[in-house]
Amino acid sequence: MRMSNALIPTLRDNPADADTVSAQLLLRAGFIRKSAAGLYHYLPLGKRVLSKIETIVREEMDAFGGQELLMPIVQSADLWLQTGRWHAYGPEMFKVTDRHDRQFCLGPTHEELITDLVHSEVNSYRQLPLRLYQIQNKYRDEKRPRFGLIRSREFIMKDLYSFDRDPEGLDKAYWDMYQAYTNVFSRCGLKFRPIEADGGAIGDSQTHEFTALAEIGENTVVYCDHCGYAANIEIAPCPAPAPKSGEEAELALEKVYTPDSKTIEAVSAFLHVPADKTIKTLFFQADEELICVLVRGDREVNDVKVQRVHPCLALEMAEEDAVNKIVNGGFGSLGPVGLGNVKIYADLEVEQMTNLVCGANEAEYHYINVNPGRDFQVTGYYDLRMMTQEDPCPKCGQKTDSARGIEVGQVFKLGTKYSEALGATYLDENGKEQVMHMGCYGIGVSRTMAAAVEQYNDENGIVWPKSIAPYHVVIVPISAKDANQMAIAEQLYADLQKRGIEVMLDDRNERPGVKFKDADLIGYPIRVTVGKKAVEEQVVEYKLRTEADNEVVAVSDVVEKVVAYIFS
Ligand code: 9G3
Repeated sequence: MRMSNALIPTLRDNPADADTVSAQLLLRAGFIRKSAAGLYHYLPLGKRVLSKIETIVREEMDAFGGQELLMPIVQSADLWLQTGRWHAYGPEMFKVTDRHDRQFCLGPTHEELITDLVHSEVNSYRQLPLRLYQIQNKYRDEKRPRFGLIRSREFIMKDLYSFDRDPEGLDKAYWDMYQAYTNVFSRCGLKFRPIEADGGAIGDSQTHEFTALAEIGENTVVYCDHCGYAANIEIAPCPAPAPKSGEEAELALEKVYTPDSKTIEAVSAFLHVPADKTIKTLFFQADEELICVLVRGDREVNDVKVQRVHPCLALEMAEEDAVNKIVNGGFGSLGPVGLGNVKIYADLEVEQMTNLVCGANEAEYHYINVNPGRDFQVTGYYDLRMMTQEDPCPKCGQKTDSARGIEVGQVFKLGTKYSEALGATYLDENGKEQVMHMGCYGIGVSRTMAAAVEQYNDENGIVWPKSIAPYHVVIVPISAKDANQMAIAEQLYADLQKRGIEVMLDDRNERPGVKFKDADLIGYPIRVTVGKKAVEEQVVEYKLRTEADNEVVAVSDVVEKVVAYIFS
C-alpha cells in the first residue's frame, strides 16, 4: 500500500472526548472515527487489524470443531418472549418495529436464535455434538458508552454455541473452548488471565472470563500466585468472621443527636467510633421490591453477591425518594432498627458486632449500642461484602493480589436453560427424546483490538503485536523527490511483498520527521528507512518499533531480516 493513496487521517492532538489511551491512539492514528455515541467507523487500518484478529479466532474455533455460520442481526421478539428475556434487559435492548408494526431487536446475543435454528434442524444423537459460531456486529444500548471500542453500543463479537447430548459432552466443549481462547489471546499477543466469574442471570453454572490486564479495565481480578486462584472480585468469597468474643457487654440502645453527619466518616468522627464499629445501610431496588443490605462501615457491598441471595432481573441502588417513603426523610441517616417489613440482608460480619452505631432513620440522629438480634432482625446473614487485599486467598489462604482488566472473552455453561425453553431436543439410540446441553462462548473482537492498544503503547503511539499489526513494515524514503532513493524503496517494496510481507510505502512528499512520527504513531512493527546511504553505500536503517535504536543493514539483507522477524 502507498501512503499517498491511503486514507489514514492521523491527528496531532488527542481528540477531546477520547477518554482512554486506546481511544486516543486509535483515533489519532486514523484507525477509527466516531459516528455517534458508542458507534464507530473502522477505517482501513482498523479494518485490517480486525480482520487479523478474526482470522486468528476463526483458525482456533475451526481447530476445535467450530462451524461458522451467520445469523440475522434483526431478531423477532417472539423467541425472546418464549425465553422470557424480552423484558429482561430494558432499555439496553435496541428494539425496532417493522412496517407491519411487528417488534424486533438488533441482536445483543444469539442464544434464542441459535437454539431455535438447532431445534428445527437437529433431532438425532448422530448429529451431536455441534459447535456453531459467527463473527458479527452486536447491539447493546449502553447507558454510558465510553472508552471507545471497549464499551460501545455496536461491537464485533465471535459467539460460538455448543450443543451436546449430556453434561459430560458440555464439559468437553467448555474446556476445549477454554483452550481455544487461551490460544487466541496468546496469538494476539495479549497479556490475559482466565478467571472464575459469575454465571449471573444466564445460568448459575460454571463460567470463566478471559481478562486482558489493563488499568482502565472495569473488572477487578483477584489472584493468588501461590495456588493459581484467579477470580472476578465480584465472586471472590470472603472468610467467615471470627465469632464475637462476648467480653463486651451489650449496652442499652440510645438515640443521639448527630448534626450534619451523613457519611460513615462524619458519624465515626463525630461519635469518636472507628468505622468498623458502625454499619453501612444500603437500599437496593430489586425489580419492584426495595431491599436493605447491611455491611460493616469500613466494607464495600458486593452487588453480585446480593443478587445471588436475592435473585432478581435488575438490581440497582434505590432512589432517594423511594427510600424516604420507608424512612420518612431519614435518607441521610439510615439504619436497620425499626425498619418494618423490608427484607434485610446482612453481611456475616454484622452478626458478630456488639454495641454498633447505625442511622436512626431520622435526619441528624443515630443509634449507639445497637445489637443485632436484640435491636433488629434480618432476613439472613450472608457473605455480601467485596473482598479486600487483606483477605486471604479463598483456596490456599495465602496473600492475594488484584489487578484491573478488560473482559475480552467469556465461556459459559448454559445447561438446558434455552434448549428446554425452545424445545431443542434429540432422539437418543433408543428413540427416547432428550434435551440438549448447551454452552456459549463469546470473544469481543473489536474490544480485543482496543485492549491490545491499552497494553501496547508508548509516548510515540501504538506498538502493535506483529500478529495483529495493520502492516508488517513501513518503508520510509527520506526524499520522495530523489529518484535513486525511490528506486531502491520501490524494489524493496516489491521484493518484500513477493515474500508475503505486508508493506506500507510512505511515498508522500513530506519531511522525514513527519513520516517517522506517523510510522511510530500507527505502530508498524518494523520501519525501514531508505536515505542517502542506501544510494551511496547500499545500506538502510532497520528499526523495530519495540526497540529504541536502529540497525544499519545491507539492502541485500533486509528482506530476509524482515521475513525472519515477522514469521518467527
Ligand atoms: C440482552 C442484552 C444485553 C446482554 C444480553 C442480552 C449480556 C445477554 C449475556 C451474554 C452471554 C453470552 C453469547 C456470547 C457470550 C456471552 N448482555 N448477555 O444475554 F438482550 Cl440487551 O451475552 N452470549
